[in-house]
Amino acid sequence: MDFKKYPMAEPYKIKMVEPLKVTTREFREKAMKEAGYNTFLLRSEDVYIDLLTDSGTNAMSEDQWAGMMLGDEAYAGSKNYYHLEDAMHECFGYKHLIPAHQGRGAEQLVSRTFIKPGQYVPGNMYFTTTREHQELAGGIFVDVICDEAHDPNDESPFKGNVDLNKFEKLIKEKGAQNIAYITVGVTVNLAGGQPVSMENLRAVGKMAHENGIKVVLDATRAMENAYFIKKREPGYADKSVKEILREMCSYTDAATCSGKKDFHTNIGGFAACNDDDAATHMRSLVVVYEGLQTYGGMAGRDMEAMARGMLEACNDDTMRHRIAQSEYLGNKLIEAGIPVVRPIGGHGVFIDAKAFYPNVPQEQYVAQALAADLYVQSGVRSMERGIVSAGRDKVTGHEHKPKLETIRLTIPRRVYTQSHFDIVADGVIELYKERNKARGLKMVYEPKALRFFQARFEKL
Ligand code: PLI
Repeated sequence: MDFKKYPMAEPYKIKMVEPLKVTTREFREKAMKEAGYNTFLLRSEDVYIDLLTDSGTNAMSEDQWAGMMLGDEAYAGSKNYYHLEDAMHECFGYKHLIPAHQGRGAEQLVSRTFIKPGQYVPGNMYFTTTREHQELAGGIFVDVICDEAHDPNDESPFKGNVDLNKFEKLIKEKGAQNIAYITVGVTVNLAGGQPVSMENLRAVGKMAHENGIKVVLDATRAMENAYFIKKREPGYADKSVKEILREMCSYTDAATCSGKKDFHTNIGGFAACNDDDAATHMRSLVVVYEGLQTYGGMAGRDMEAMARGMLEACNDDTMRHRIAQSEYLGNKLIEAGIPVVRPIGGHGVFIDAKAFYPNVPQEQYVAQALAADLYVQSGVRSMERGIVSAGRDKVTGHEHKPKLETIRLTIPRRVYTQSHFDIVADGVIELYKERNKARGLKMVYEPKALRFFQARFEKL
């Protein structure tokens, strides 16, 4: 079989299905209004195609489900923890594993271990929960991603790269001792699922280590990043995803990871590191905030599913299919002239809301309005990734105004088929035809932390 001809061919067949509800436009108008024009507040059973997130929404394999039956639910020393530790060693290669209930649990452990109040924490674009935990630990986030990442039309293959000049300037200006660590997200979620090159990771590691600064990998979608390196970076075409991933991790000192993405599991996460003292410190925190150091908030069965899912994700075919689905949807939209972030990223397609609705200003939450309209139009749920997600500056209270104002059509792994993507594309294209009718929103309820999850809006 030549998969070059059929990149999206499924490397699996379907054994169990979940029915979907088709609703009317009137029904969806009412549901969206009741949900305060926030797609997070919709009931999932009222959604036809759910592209809110790829987090915990993936289809597990028969091997993972079989593993769920082998959960060792002992409070301490569960055998599933040791399986997870073995899988982490095999795929990522860090010395110590600290399990957590999900990615943000791990972020808390790492932030509280490595950040002293007042220290700077550079990163290749922010992620919502990551920055929140860094700030809660007293850190000051500084964006050091390359400029290309902020331009939706720039076609560079590695738009997740750290700008080494920005990183160097920060070190010179603030002093290395005032930098807690640098976070490198692979892929970069809010830039559109854009990857980081091996060359860049190597150079970041060198610059950081020469200055005594640690590198923390956000490994949440690291297998996807490894696949992009295989496809796009000279010298890696013949290496496996697993080999590439191990090399990526070798330039870093620690990692946080949400197990709910690449590993196809519904819950779970971990922190990992090579330093013995840091591991001891994280283990002293995990027992307070997550659970014992051999379960970290996960059931034994969830650890087993995650261990098995991790090994499955380190598979070139799994990743070929995964990335091909995002590209299929993205290319359909590009062909129809829809403004999307390019190149198409790993975990979904990001629509440039400012270009889609040029009449609605960013201050009227244009991407939030677009996500709400898309649901009403076609029953497809997407997520705002713009000014609402960016929140407010903790010191000035002003809203962050990100250059990228997008909605994300996120693709759960192994869940939807080609015809679902055709429907999504048609829905977006139909809505684009009506773009002159678009209206903005005003926020009527704003939570203090991570406001995008629970904020409520009204139509202007
Ligand atoms: O949702 P968590 O707590 O398991 O993971 C937090 C998290 C950390 N890093 C990155 C890059 C993420 O994408 C991430 C979670 N992402 C979500 C929920 C998403 O919808 O993208």
